[in-house]
Parts: sequence; structure tokens; C-alpha cells
Amino acid sequence: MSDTISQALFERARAVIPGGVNSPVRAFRAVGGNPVFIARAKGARVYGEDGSEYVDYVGSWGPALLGHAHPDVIRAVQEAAEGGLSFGAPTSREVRFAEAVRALYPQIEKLRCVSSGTEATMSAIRVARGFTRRDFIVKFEGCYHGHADHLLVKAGSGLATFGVPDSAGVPEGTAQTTLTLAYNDIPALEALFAARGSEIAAVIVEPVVGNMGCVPPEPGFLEAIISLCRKHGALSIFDEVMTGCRLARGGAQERYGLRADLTTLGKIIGGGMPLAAYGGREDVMNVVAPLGPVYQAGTLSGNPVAVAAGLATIERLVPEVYEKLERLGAALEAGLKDATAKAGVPATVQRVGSMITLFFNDKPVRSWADASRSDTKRFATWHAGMLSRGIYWPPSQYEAAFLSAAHTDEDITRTALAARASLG
Ligand code: KE4
Repeated sequence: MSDTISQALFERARAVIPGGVNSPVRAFRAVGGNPVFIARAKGARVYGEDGSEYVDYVGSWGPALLGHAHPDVIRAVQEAAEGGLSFGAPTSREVRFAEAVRALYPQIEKLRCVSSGTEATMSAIRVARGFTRRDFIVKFEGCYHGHADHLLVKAGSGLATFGVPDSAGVPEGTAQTTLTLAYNDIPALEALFAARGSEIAAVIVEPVVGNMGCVPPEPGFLEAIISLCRKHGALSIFDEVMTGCRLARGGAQERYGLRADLTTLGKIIGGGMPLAAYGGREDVMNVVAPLGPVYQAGTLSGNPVAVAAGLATIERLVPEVYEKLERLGAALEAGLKDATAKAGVPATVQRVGSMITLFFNDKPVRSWADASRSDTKRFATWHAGMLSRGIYWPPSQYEAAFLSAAHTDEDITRTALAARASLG
């Protein structure tokens, strides 16, 4: 299917926007071809500028849990907008929003709204460093926490696990305060804390990884992070920007029965608008200005229109939504497994709730080392086949696909058939 309108738009876009996109993954460079320029979206569908229609599994990279353009969310945004777009002053709606998030996450005793997941994780780390008066943070390879300098870091060589920049423009010194380990590697985490526990401010983790594809925590991994942090006076930061309100109303922490010291949220809590948050223990959050010495601010933080979208979304996170997401997720997982088995293609399907990834990899994926052995060329061919059959799958082997409450059993059946046909 040649989408000439998107191709022409992409050419124009590349003349004024680096790579033609406002976020790299949208450029389809991991799968080749040109990105589809989306004109509008509704429910589980996105529509190209050329009128093409797709079953959507990107869901704006997670926010569209209820489906796109949910009428109640749209109405809430319209009503809020009529009252003004931004005041730079406190509003009652922000108080109700903070209380609504705390009702979902009781461990978030206090929170601060920001405008993106990057701001949320960047701020949570500054708070952890300010509270503990320590500099080192620990992250895991394959986890993405936004584009703050100290998080664009990959594992250094050798045992030190010192970080090295994973992007140009990140100073070596900044990267060196980030220690990087393999996801799911409890012994390595224990050894690092034994060696340097008194220097570690925080451990930040995706409790279920979406950013190397869907990789669940092995039993005991998340618990080890929480207990080691507690033992050594560090703080656990669960980055639930993606998993928050997706894996349960209270995200991964509800699903696994855990409570981190700090939590970052984004995506779903904003209902598709620029709204994110960080929060947690009151004693920790009380270091944030104007109460305490850790500075963090934002012109549009807690923006009334974004908060209206977030509130309207949170109010609709009813148990039936998660029952449906679990049912459809299981059906999609079974359909993808059946398709790859019938095609005789080595593949692993990994799913937690409504996050799912088809890895072109003949082994389970527990870490980045495993994920990076996936056949990305085969993924790219499969992705193009899915797109040509009207399925809009995330354009990277290293991204999770997302179901919404608007998807139907027929969508799943159609997707499984397209998956089989696209495997050749
Ligand atoms: P934003 O700054 O993009 O709002 O959030 C950063 C972030 C933080 N933490 C987690 C766990 C995340 O998944 C993200 C952003 N996720 C990507 C998708 N893998 C956003 C898509 C994009 O970068 O365009």
C-alpha cells in the first residue's frame, strides 16, 4: 500500500523537523519505510491522512488505555478549555487529581505533577539524591526512563558498571554517577550494594519493562530492589510511566503487591494529554521546594486541561476494563503463538496484562542481552506485512504493544490472521 500523502508529508517534515518527527521512534527507522501520518483516531483505530484505517496497538505509546477519543474524556477537555487553558496558579481540579492518584497508589502519600515522563523520572532522581545526600543511581540495561542526561547511560565496560553516555551531549562525568546492571540479575544487584551501598541514592526500574519489548520481572527481583534499598538507606523508584494504571488500577505495584519509596507516572494518568507525576513517601517528598531544598518547577505543571483529561480517564478505570484487557491480552498472546508455531518461525511471545511483545527470538527474553539477540530484520518484514494488512504495530522490536478497552474479539482474530499471513 503506497501512502503517497504520508510520503509527501514526511518529505516536508524532514525539511523542518530533525528526521521529520518529534520523537525518534516515530520515524520507522527500526523497520524501514515511511511512517504513516495519522489524521485522527477513535477507539481502537487510527486513520492515516490518506484515509487508511488501522487496528492500533501503539495507543500513543500507552496513554490510550480507554481507546482513542473517549467521549467522556473529550467532553472533559472541551469543558475545561472553555474555562481557560492555563493559569500558572493552583486549581481545585489539581487537588482532586492528586487525591485520585493517591487513592490508586496509597504509597504515593504526596505527589507533584509535571508535563512528561522524562520530567517525572528526572525529578524523582533529584529528590532521591537530595533526600539521601548521595550521588549514585542504579538503572538496568534495556530500561528507558526518558531522556534526562543521567538516564541516557549504558553499562560501562568492566566490573565497575560505571555508566558511559548512551547519547552525544551527555558529559562523561554525568554518566559516571549512573551504575548500570542487567535486568533480573539479583546477584549483581546484591554485589553492587555490598560494595557501594552507602553511596547509592536510588535504584530506578521499570517494574515490567516495555522499552526492550515486554520483559516481566523474575520472582524476587523487584522485592530485592526494595529490600536492598531499605537495608542500605537508598530509595526505590518504580518507573510506572508505562505500567501505571495499565497493569492494574494501581499499576505494577498493585499487581505484584509491592510498595516503592517513589513512583513515577505518566501516559495513562494524562489520558493522552501532557501530564505526568512523581511522588511517594511524605518524608521524602517534603524535601521538594517550596517546602524543602530540592528545586523542581514547571509552567504547565498540573495544567487544568491536561488534568481534566487525566481525571476523566482515572474515573473510568473500573474493574471491567482490566477484566477485558486480561481476556483480550490472553487471546492475542494465544493467537500470536499459534501463528508463529504454524509458520515454523522461532519466536517468543511475552505478555503482562495488556502489554505484549512478539520477539523474533527462540529463547525467553529476561534481559537486554537476551532481547538484543532478536532477529530485528525479520521483525521489520513482519511489521511491514502487518501494516499492509491494516494492523498498526509498534515500529520496533524493542517496544511493547498495547491493548485498549476499545479493542474487540474481532480485532484480535483479525490481528492473529494478519500475523500468520505476515510471517510468510
Ligand atoms: P516521556 O518523556 O516520553 O513522556 O516519558 C519517558 C518515559 C519514562 N519512563 C518510561 C517507562 C517510558 O516508557 C517513557 C517513554 N516511553 C516511550 C515508549 N517506549 C515514549 C515513546 C517515545 O519516546 O516517543
